[in-house]
Amino acid sequence: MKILHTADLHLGKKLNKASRLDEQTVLVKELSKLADVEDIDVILIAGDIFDASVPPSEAERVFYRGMLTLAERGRAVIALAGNHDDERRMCAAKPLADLQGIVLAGELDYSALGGETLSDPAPPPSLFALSDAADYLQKQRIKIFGRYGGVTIVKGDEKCDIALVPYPSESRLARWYEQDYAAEYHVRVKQTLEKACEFFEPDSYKILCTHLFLTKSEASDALGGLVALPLSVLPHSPDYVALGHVHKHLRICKAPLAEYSGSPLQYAYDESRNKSVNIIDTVKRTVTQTVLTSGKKLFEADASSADECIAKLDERSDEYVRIRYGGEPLGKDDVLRIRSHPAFNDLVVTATVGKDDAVERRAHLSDGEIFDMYYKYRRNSAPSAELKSAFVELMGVLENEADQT
Ligand SMILES: [Mn+2]
Repeated sequence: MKILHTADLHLGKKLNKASRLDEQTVLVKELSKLADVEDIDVILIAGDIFDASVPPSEAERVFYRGMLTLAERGRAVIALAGNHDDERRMCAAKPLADLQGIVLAGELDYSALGGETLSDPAPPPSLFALSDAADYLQKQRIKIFGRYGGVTIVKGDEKCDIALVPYPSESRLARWYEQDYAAEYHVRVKQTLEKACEFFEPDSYKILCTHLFLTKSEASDALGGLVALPLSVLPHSPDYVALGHVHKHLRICKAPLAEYSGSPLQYAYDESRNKSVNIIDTVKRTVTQTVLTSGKKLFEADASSADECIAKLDERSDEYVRIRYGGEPLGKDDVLRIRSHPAFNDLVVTATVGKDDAVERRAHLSDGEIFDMYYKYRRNSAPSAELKSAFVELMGVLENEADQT
């Protein structure tokens, strides 16, 4: 059996103001084509399907269309809820998804899945078109059985057990089963992962798929709002741990073999430009990377004049460019010219020549007035009285502290 592992699609995510939905649509086609070429049986998406807990409807359309595209030729598709996903919303279409061999994974108990629908599918009511019939027949190539903790996928005499643990937030843990709150969070996560893997059978290839921020170092900061968890939370039984959350490809642990596939598109300027998916061959017991080519790349360029900005944008006309500007203040026309360039995505002023003058001009203004100006510049509206007073208060605290040191 061959399994394609990806994660962190972040459907609906914008880069500054730019929508990435077109690129995400192309990406899904690339994945589907790759699955054809590589003869993939299961596509496993390890969380952060959407970027927001309430995604825009356009992103949901890309998701539903995309899941169907990935499920072509009877492939099983598993979409796991990450920390960005609202699992109940993501799984709302579960009754329809089940019929297509698409597992929407937002809980711990999948035992209601399968049975009459997937392991022994009834012909779809719309079995009039030839393509429906072909799809129906091909679907039987793979059987999916829901279990407590995940799913078992059967293809001929090959068997693969996949434990599915959505990002285990405190609230999800509490919903899944009774927690012993005397135990620390990471201990409860470890127990949950172990519990999910309990259905593993000795003759199966065993995969644990989850969405976590794992780290090798003792004192690591949180990433993307997730606390760092030690590698010791991983159970030893899986042959492979398919992870989501970290956007670059990373082999985080050798025993058990645990890897982040990385996101399939570049979503941040400080993120790797090289994107790939992992392909697991359960018979050869190998895990390999295949490079992806969809989507635009992100690039940061330094410039110190309007003409240099345009020149840098011209060099990367098919990418997203963020300009780090350090020069004379730009005129209105220059700003317009730069902003309307197709490659333009963002402008950050790092240091402006003549900045000291500006500081001097602002010297007579109060903190509140400066905040008003800043807010107007960023949001084009006035801040709420509450926000403004919180800012002024904070500045007061900071100035006090500065006075004391
Ligand atoms: Mn995440």
